[in-house]
Amino acid sequence: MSGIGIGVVGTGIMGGDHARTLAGSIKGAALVAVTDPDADRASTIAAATGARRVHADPRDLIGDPEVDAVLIASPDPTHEGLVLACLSAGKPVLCEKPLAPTIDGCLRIIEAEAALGRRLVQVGFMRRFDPGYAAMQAALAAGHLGAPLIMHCVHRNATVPPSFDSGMLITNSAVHEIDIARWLLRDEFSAVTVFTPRAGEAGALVDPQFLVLRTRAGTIVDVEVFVTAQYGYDVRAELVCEAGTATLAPASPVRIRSSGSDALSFAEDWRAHFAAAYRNQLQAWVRSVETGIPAGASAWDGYAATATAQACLDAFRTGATVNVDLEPRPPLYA
Ligand code: ISE
Repeated sequence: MSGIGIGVVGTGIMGGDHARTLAGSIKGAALVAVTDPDADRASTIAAATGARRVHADPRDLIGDPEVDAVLIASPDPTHEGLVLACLSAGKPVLCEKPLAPTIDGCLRIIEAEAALGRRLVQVGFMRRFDPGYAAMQAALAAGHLGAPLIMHCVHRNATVPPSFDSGMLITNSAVHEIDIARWLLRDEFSAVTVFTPRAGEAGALVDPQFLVLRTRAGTIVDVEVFVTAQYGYDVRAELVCEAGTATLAPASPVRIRSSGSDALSFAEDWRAHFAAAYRNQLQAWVRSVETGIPAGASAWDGYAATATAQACLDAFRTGATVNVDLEPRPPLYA
C-alpha cells in the first residue's frame, strides 16, 4: 500500500466518515490503522475501508511504524493527550476541533510544538476549505469590496442529542464562526457579548443564543446560533464591507417550483452540507504531510478559537461584555 500511512483515532460519526473518505477519495493517502474503545465499531470501519490493523490502544496506533500521520476524531477531552503523543512521536496530526477544550491544554500543545520548531498540528476547522467561504475570502483579498465592517452569521442545527448543553452552542457550534471569522478577517477578537432571547425553564437548553463579537480592528461579527431549529441544517454568512458585500450562496443543490410553491432543500446536518470542505481539508492535510508545508488551521488557531469561545461562555454566564486576552503569538505561527 503506497502513500502516506494514516491512522484514525476514533471511529464514531466523524472518524468513520474521515476513514471512508481517506480510503476512498484522497490521493496519496493509505489508511493503515484505526482504533476506538468500541472494538466492534473499529473493526467494522476497518473492514469497510481496508485498514490493515485495529489497535486497542491509540498510543499503539500513534507508535505504529506504518502510521506516518494521525487523524484524531475521539472525544474532546482526549485531544490534548493524543496530540501531545503525536508531537512526541514527531508525527503530523489533524485534530478535530477543539484542539483542546481548555486554554491551558491548548497552550501546552503550542509549547510542545514550538519546542519542536516545526508545525505538525492542523486543527479540523474545515470551513476554511469550503468553496463558499474560500470565495468570500478571495473576494475580500481582491480589495474591491473595501474594508470589512460587519459579518452576519447564522448557524442552525435541525436538532442536537440530549447530552448537548447550553455552553456547547458556543464551544461545539459557534466555535466554527469564531474560527472562520478570524480567518476571513485576518484579525483577533477583542470583546464579546452573548444575548439570549428568553430564559427557558431551569436546566433547559438555552437556545438560540446571539453572540456579538468585536475584533481588534473594530469589525463586528454577529452570530445567531440555534441548534433546535427543526427544519434543517442552515448556515449563512454575509460580509458587509465599505464598497459591497459578499454572501454565501444557498447550499441547496436544487430549487423546486411546483404546485404553487418555490422550495430550496436543506441538508440534514453538517456532514452533507460541508462534504466538499471535509474532503478538501483531508486532501490538503495529506498534501501538507507529503510536502512538509503546513495547511489549514494551526495549533495557534485552535488556541485562539478555544480562548475566544471561553470568553463567550463567560459572557453567556454573566451577561457582561468580556474581553478576549490572548497570549503573544509565537514566531512559529507568524
Ligand atoms: C458539530 O459538532 C459540528 O462541528 C458542526 O460543524 C456544527 O455545524 C454543529 O453545530 C456542531 O454541533
